[in-house]
Amino acid sequence: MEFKNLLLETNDGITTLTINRREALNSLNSSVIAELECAFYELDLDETVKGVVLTGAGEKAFVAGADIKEMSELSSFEAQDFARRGQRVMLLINRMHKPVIAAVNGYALGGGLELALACDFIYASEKAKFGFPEVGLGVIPGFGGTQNLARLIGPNRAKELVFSGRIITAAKAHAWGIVNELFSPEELLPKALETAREIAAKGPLGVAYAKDAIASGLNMTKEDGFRYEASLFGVLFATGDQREGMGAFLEKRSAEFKGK
Ligand code: DAK
Repeated sequence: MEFKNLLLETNDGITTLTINRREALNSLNSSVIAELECAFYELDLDETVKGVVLTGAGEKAFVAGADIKEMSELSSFEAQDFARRGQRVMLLINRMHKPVIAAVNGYALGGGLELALACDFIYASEKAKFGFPEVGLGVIPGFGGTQNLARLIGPNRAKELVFSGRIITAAKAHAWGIVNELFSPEELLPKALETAREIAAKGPLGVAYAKDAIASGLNMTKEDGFRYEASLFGVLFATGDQREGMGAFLEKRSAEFKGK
């Protein structure tokens, strides 16, 4: 599919997906959301793609939230459709078997922060800024933000950020555990791609099942999570990747995984 608001570039099995709507700080209108849904659907199916780095065009913003101009004019029916589509994008990222790293290069506000939180983890530029301004607009985060943030950093810090609508620095987001690592603006994308390539060299089924075990386990009791982990562990022993990985170790060579 041809995209109007997204740039996709794939090298060595890693796709850099750039939201490219600079004139509105890459904010999410219904057309960006629809394109993201198509893009993630296709990336999940594409066997040549081993991982995705999601970022924003330009130096100012990752994504400055939902498009307030468009949102302010939505009818109730359109708002419901917008919400459903946005939530589908977040779920696609959560459920896809490939790792998705958010490279936050500037403002990640509202729906933009929710998009970053839906990714597997966040790397950020030292100049990035994070926040949930929704309560100042008379609403609340609606793409899973309250849930993902509270699970990530705990309810008290999540409440402070969401209730105040305050915009925090990258350093604070890092200290609070929203961001895994900070880089200079120039280093951000190369470092995210380096990590994506490092992960892509591992067994893809192992990575996929680990992603599933961690995400699913968060919604289970610890005992059920242990049981689920054990069943996924067992399933991997029916795969070529497990034989290849362990065989390569014993033969003192690099593994060549096929994801089968
Ligand atoms: N929407 C539309 N346009 C935006 C925008 C946004 N979110 N953010 C920036 N822009 C536009 C500005 O209007 C401006 O356009 P022109 O005036 O030049 O035409 C251009 O981008 C440059 O922005 P500024 O001139 O404002 O740049 P500054 O450096 O002065 O300020 C800023 C940067 C990021 C602090 C500021 O632009 C700002 O406060 N932006 C809005 C941040 C924000 O409140 N974001 C929305 C959060 S609410 C839902 C689920 C989720 C959501 C909604 C519903 N459902 C389940 C239904 C999500 C809601 C949100 O994300």
